[in-house]
Amino acid sequence: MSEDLFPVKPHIRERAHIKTMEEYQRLYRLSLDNPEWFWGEQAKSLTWFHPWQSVFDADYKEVDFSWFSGGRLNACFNCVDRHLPHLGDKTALIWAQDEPGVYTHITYRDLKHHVARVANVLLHNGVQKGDRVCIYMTMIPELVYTMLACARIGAVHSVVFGGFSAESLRDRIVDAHCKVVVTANEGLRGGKRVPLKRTVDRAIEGMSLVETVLVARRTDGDVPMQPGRDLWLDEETAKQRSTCTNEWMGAEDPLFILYTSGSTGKPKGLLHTTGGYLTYAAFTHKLVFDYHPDDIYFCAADVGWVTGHSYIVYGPLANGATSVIFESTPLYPDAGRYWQIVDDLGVTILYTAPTALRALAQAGDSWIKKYSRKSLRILGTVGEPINPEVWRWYHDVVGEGRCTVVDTWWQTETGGILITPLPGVTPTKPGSATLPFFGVKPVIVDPATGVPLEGNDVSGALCLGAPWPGQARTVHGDHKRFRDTYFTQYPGYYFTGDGARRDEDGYYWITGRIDDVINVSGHRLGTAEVESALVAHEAVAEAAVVGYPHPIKGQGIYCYVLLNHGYTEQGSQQLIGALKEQVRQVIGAFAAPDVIHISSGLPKTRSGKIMRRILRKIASSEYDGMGDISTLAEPDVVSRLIEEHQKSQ
Ligand code: 6R9
Repeated sequence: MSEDLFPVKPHIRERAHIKTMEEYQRLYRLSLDNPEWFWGEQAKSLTWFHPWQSVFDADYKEVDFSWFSGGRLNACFNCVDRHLPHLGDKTALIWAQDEPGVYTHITYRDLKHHVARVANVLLHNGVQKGDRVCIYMTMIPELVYTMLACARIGAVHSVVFGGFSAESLRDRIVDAHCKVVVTANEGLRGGKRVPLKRTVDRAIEGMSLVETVLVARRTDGDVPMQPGRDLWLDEETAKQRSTCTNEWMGAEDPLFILYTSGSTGKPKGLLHTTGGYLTYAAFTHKLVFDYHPDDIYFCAADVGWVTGHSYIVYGPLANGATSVIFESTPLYPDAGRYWQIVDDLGVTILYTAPTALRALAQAGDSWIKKYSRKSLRILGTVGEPINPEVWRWYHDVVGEGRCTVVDTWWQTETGGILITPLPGVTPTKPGSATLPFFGVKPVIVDPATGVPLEGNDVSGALCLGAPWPGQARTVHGDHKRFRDTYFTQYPGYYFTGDGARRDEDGYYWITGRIDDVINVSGHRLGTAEVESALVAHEAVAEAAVVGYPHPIKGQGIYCYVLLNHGYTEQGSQQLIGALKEQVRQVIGAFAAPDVIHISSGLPKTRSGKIMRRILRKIASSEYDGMGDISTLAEPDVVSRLIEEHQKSQ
């Protein structure tokens, strides 16, 4: 349908870095035919202390990729110091505080001083090159200072989203073997206090591994400080000088670890390295958002997720941009919050998630109309498939038809955006992430046969057929898991875990996860993680968790629970409340189940495998087309589950 194709807007094309489809196609071909030349050119936009010897090297058998090896650089130097001669007085960060209308501007020069002081504090506390530092904070400037301080001295940061529970935090601290944790006394989010330090205390109770806890002061809230272990960050930075030498890191030295969920219960710490990651983050940030030096760039994600790493911190700062860090939520104090920030700061590029857009669309257009939004030019989205009607709303209402919507598909593992429109190049279709970025080779594989599907109008498992500099190198401490998870299912390809369709024009439509991962408000959650949290409750014998369509969250969390003998309170509200609380406690509030279905059985094959396909259908109120259920050990269970589900609706 022609009305479904939104042509490139002439005023956007005019100032774009790349202006025509022909130019995109020419460069795209070059990027695949001669990746070494292509990425070598892009890496030159960074400042290197020592040039690389080879652009790319791979041991495909071992799944070991390196980019720019032999080269030396420092990510912090590239994001901060190198801008000082010409951009010292430019604002690097604008901290939009929880309270509306309160902003702090931090110039590149100030950023350098803050970062150097924190780096000196880390050094003073024994942090050495290669050591891991856990950062557990909400969105305050100290979070960015600490990440960059780690990068400066060659320490590896592991940022844990401030919404994770003590137990989740503990697992991540132990897995990455962090000797230092950096946190704040309390966070502030949506007018509420987040007990960060208390959670850290619980996470590391009785643990000798963590030697130092540095505590930023965000509120006036008092917290217990353990002598010999806990230090106030402001008191420590006050003792330090504002200069600190950069470590010359190897291009393949680790930059950070970031945990994400997979199909098994244990989160994986994806490891990203320095040269390739930074090249990719900076280059994608510049082209996908068509970034120019006078832009005010606002990515509303949390730095606890990969989007914040690549597109609040590393990409924008490597490009010398002004990047907004947003402490609050899109609905605090009301649904006008984003647009107030846009008008107050003159935001030109906004990057957010479909879940936020759905909540804002539901609140009504009057919140938007209250603000002019005239500065906006590019509207980005990421995290989950965007419903075409929400895409249209973003384009028509928020952007008044003037702005380009870029639906960007990527993952924690990919380091940066892989499938996306380019503002000056790509006609867009609502709901489609459109075309691959440079160097990216999407392959759609038939999930049954593992055979790549050629041509257009095909759908299947989304794989990637060529390496790119931003990709994660390993799972921290478990390279076998990295290989097994991503490179064995479809030999020769990286398997994304997503399903996708390539339409008649060669455009990609991501259909969502096809593994046991659900996407709740743009947060990845392994169903196995929720299951183990539930089973840890004394009342629960067995649990099976699936996603179902949810109007705001994208997917809701639906838990089928079998109770132990003696817990016969089927449907007891108290027990259901307790089970929801259990998951909050074990994983974090964002993982709280939407539905607990106390059930009398689960559909299992004779070999005991739960048929989740059936559970997904029932949770979504789709009772037809269950497929062949004759292989079930107990075929009756299906009709019982349907009955229970219908009763509860
Ligand atoms: C960046 C990020 C990755 C998963 C990914 C996919 C989903 C992300 C999307 C999208 C459709 C988009 N996803 N962007 N699905 N369209 N534009 O979100 O990383 O937290 O690792 O999640 O999110 O399912 O596999 P991460």
